[in-house]
Amino acid sequence: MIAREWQKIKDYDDIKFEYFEGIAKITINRPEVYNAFRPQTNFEMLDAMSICRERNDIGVIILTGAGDKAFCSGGDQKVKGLGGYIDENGVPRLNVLDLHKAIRSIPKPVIAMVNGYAIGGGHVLHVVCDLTIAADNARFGQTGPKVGSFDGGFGSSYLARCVGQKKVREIWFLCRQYTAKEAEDMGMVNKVVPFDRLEDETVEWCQTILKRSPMAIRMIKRALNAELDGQRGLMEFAGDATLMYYLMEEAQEGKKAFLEKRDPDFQKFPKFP
Ligand code: S0N
Repeated sequence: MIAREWQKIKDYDDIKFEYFEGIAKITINRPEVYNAFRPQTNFEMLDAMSICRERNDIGVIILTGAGDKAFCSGGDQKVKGLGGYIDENGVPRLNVLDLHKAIRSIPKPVIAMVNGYAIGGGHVLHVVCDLTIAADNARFGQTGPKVGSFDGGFGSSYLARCVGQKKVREIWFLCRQYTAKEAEDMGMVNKVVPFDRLEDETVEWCQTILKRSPMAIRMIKRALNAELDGQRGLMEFAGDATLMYYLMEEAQEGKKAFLEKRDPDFQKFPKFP
């Protein structure tokens, strides 16, 4: 693996958050529980995602887990209580769902770099990401009906779009584990590489994406989401159409005319066929 000088962006307890040449890397750093998440982990990832969204020098985000055993093993069963995962104030939370929304919503590609187990809520996490690159030691699967949980959100509907209705029912009903190759064949993993190539391959994908038009990438992510995300997806797609309109002289004319207390002259703008 190429040695890269990842620079720390911000200190957290449960995650590492680093930067390298246009790429942000968020690493769930709880290897003692196979990178299971607790409410604090999700709050920290949400904060990091919000920084990724704001920073103009970040074009693509990698999500991964510390060590070679697990990407993420889902909700931390040790803090699971009535109504969700119990935070430090005793409040039950299901805040990984906010993270799912943030991954869908951020107008930049998010790549799951899967090292080891992507299980339960950890499996949903990679599914929600835009792309998945997996090491050959990766194992994929849902456990919900075995451990008393389920995700009827993106972990079901979007997974079904990736692997088909029959396969998604098998994955959820039987709670089996699948190899990286099986996951690739099913269409829920983009590429499988040897473990020691995982970061190099992922960074190469990021570098290729960074050469592409950020607005085109943004619009295509929005369009692909909109098809599944209903009114919320359309709202985000439409929001970016508005952003593009605001960048046009035609939109500027309306604002200028208002400020100059005159009628706008829209006739000079082309009416495309
Ligand atoms: C990953 C597995 C298969 C690995 O097995 P292996 O190799 O035998 O290792 P273990 O000895 O089992 O594990 C090593 C150490 O890690 C701890 N650990 C592993 N997973 C967890 C976990 N999820 N929580 C807490 N600890 C974990 C082990 O305990 C062990 O430590 P020690 O030695 O100290 O005991 C295997 O570990 C496994 O099957 N893990 C559990 C996977 C699982 O069932 N995860 C939870 C599934 N459910 C969810 O994720 C909830 C979904 C969800 O989040 C959600 C869905 C919809 C809406 C909202 C939500 C929400 O909750 O927010």
